[in-house]
Amino acid sequence: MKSHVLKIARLPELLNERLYAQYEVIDATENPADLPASALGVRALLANGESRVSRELIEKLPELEIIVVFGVGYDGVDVQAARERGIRVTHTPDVLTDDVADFAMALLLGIGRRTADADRFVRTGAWSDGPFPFTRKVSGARLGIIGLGRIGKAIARRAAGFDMRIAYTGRKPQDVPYDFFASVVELAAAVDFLVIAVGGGEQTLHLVDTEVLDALGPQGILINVGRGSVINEGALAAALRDKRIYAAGLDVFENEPQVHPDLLGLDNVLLAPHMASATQDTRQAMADLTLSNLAAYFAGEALPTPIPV
Ligand code: NAP
Ligand code: 8YV
Repeated sequence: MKSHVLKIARLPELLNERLYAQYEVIDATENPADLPASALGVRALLANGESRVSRELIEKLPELEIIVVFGVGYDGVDVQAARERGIRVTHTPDVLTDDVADFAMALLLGIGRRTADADRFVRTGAWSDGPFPFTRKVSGARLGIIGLGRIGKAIARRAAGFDMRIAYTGRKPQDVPYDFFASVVELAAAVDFLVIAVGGGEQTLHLVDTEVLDALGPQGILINVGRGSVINEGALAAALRDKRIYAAGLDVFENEPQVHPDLLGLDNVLLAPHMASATQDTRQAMADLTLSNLAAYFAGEALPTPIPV
C-alpha cells in the first residue's frame, strides 16, 4: 500500500509524476487552510520555498512527523512549532546554488546594462531615432553581498571573474578574502551594487529599508535573489521613483505572485517571477533530493538534508 503525503505547493511536473507514482498524494495546494478529512492522519507534508506551514496548520495534523521542503529556504515553516512536536524538516541546499548565483549575475548585468530596455528599443524601431542611452559599467565595480552563505559565496566567485571588489555583511565575519561590514547601512554606503542573498523570516524582515536605500545612493543598484520580505517594497518603490537609488533587479517579492503596483510602472527596475533556481537540471536535482528525503523518512533511514539544528 502506498504511504500518504499531503501536498500544499505547486510543484513541477517532473516531481509530480514520480510523487504520484510512489505515494497516495492528498493535494491541498488550492486551499491548505481547509484540509479534507483524508489529510488529518498524514505523517508527511510536502511544501516548497514559498509555502506557509504555520503553527495552525501543524496543529491540525496530529500525526505529522516530517515536513519536506522543495527549496532551500524554509522561512515559511514555523520551525519552532515543528520542533515542539518533534517534527523533522528537510530542504534542498547546494543543488540550486549555482543557478541562483548565475541568475543574480543575470539580474545585475541585465539592469546595469539595461538589456530588457535595449531589446524593446530595437523591437520598437526607436533605434532609427538615435542611439541607446549609456549604461552602467559592471566590471571593476564595488559589490556588496548581504548573506555570504552558499549562494552569496557563489555570487562572490562569479563577481571576482568580473574584477569586482567584494564586500559583505552577516551576523559575524568569516574567513574569506572580502571586506566585512558590521551593518547593512555601512555596506550599502560602500558599494555600487548591493545583492541580497539572505533568507527570509523575522530576523531579516525589512533589513533593506529607507535608511539602507539612501546609503546606497543615487548611483546604487539593488539586486534581490533572497526573499522579498528582506526589502521594504514600498520604501524601494519610492526610492526608485524619486531616483534616490539608480535601479533594482528583483527575483523575489513580499507578496508573491503580487508585485507592489508602484514597482510595475517604473522603468528602472528589472522584474523576474521567482525563477532563479528554475532550470531543468536544477529542478530535476531538487526533485531527486525531495524524493530522497521522503523515501528515507518512510524507510526509517537518516534524512539526506535535514535543516540545520
Ligand atoms: P545559507 O547558506 O544558509 O546562507 C545564508 C547566509 O545568510 C548565511 O551565510 C548567514 O550568515 C547569512 N545571514 C543569516 N542571517 C543574517 C542576517 N540577519 N543578516 C545578514 N546575513 C545573515 O543559505 P543559501 O543556500 O545561500 O540560501 C540563501 C537564501 O536564498 C535562502 O534562504 C532562500 O531564501 C534564498 N533562495 C532564493 C532562491 C530564488 O529562487 N530566488 C533560490 C534559492 C534560495 P551568518 O550566519 O554568518 O549571518
Ligand atoms: C524555489 C527557492 O523557487 O529554494 C528556495 O528557497 O526560493 C526556490 O528555489 C522554490 O522553493 C520552489 O518553489
